[in-house]
Amino acid sequence: MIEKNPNFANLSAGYLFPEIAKRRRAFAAAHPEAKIISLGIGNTTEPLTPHIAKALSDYAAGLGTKEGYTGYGDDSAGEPAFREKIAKVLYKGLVEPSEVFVSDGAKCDVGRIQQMFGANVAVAVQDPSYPVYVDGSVMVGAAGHAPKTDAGYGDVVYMPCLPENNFFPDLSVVKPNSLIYFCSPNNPTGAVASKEELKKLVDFANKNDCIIIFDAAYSSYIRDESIPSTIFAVEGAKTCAIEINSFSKPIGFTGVRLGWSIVPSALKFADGTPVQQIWTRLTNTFFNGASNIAQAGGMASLDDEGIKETRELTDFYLENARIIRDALKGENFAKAGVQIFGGDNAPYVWAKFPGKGSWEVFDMILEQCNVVTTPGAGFGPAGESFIRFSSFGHREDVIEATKRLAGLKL
Ligand code: PGU
Repeated sequence: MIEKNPNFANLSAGYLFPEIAKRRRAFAAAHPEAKIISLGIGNTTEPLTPHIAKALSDYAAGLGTKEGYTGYGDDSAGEPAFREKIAKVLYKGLVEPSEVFVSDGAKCDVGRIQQMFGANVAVAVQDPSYPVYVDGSVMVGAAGHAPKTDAGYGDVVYMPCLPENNFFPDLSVVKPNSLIYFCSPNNPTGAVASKEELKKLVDFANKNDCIIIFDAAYSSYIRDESIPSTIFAVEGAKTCAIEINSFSKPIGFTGVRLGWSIVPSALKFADGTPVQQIWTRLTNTFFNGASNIAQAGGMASLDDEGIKETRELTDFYLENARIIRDALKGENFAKAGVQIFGGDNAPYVWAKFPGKGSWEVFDMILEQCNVVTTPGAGFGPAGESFIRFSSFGHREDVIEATKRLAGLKL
């Protein structure tokens, strides 16, 4: 038989979220009476908003007519009018339409982007971080060939982001010529990087020939106007950054699937080849463009009515986050010294349970409250002792979950 790609032997057992779902199923099987509520995976729960839903259904109906039918797009990078609208509305002209590449989601683009750099690139990630950055790097062999240890994976450099450093890492640990994954608003900590911090990151990358993969999937949750919603608001970013983004969290397209990446024309590989040229070659080969129906929905989300609906929907989830934060200020949590972070410019609340392990707290909350959360250790070693609470949920479920949390014995 054929040997498997040896990189897969370096992965941790399973992808985090199916692992959590497995534990939830085991608990449900043992306690069939339990009414389990999930504040675990960041999966949107509220219906599509009317204006955007109508755009999807109108486009789908059009596909059933001779005049309205379309097949493959002319360009895998997306409909020209949509690329233009993203550049104009979301970036206020900071990027050119030709730098916008529409995708089927940010997660899919993370996987494709790693292919451009291959196995020989050094990788640095915020610790904790969205597990796809590390798992994806391990799969292409970029993490080196050293297996996982308690301190992390092989050659991947972990940059701890903790309350002690205000969740902004010490960049001096990053080797020159590294790919730096950076997410703001951050999953899982809910922290946002200030303009000064992002400038520090950009200056470091330019000076050390690094490329930043900036994941801005939660930018629509920023309410503090001093926080940049894109890395391209920072001078110098065009020569050192790719931004990935998504319609999943702003407009509930987690199932519809739509995202985009910004690959600046000024970004170059060591031999002078434009990254955009390789990206175009790669996506034209492996990607036939995002769903045309989804693109019609995305387009509608960027007109006045769509922008209003996006704001209302993200406000709804931010209010859930506020309710969760309030619950975590309860007496039982205060007595245990629980510290609360995030949730004001991001849909995640990040809580530290001093002296306790993340999986231990995860099990306590599941067993006593029948609430599913995400253990911080699943996002990296620096996530140990933390729990992530997702604010994606129906309001009544979030309220019920917080009532149960008030009775949690720590
Ligand atoms: N980037 C970040 C930082 C994310 O947290 C997520 C989803 C994505 C990208 C995915 O975006 P798409 O455009 O929908 O592909 N994170 C969720 C869901 C878990 C998962 O496996 O993607 C979470 O709970 O962390």
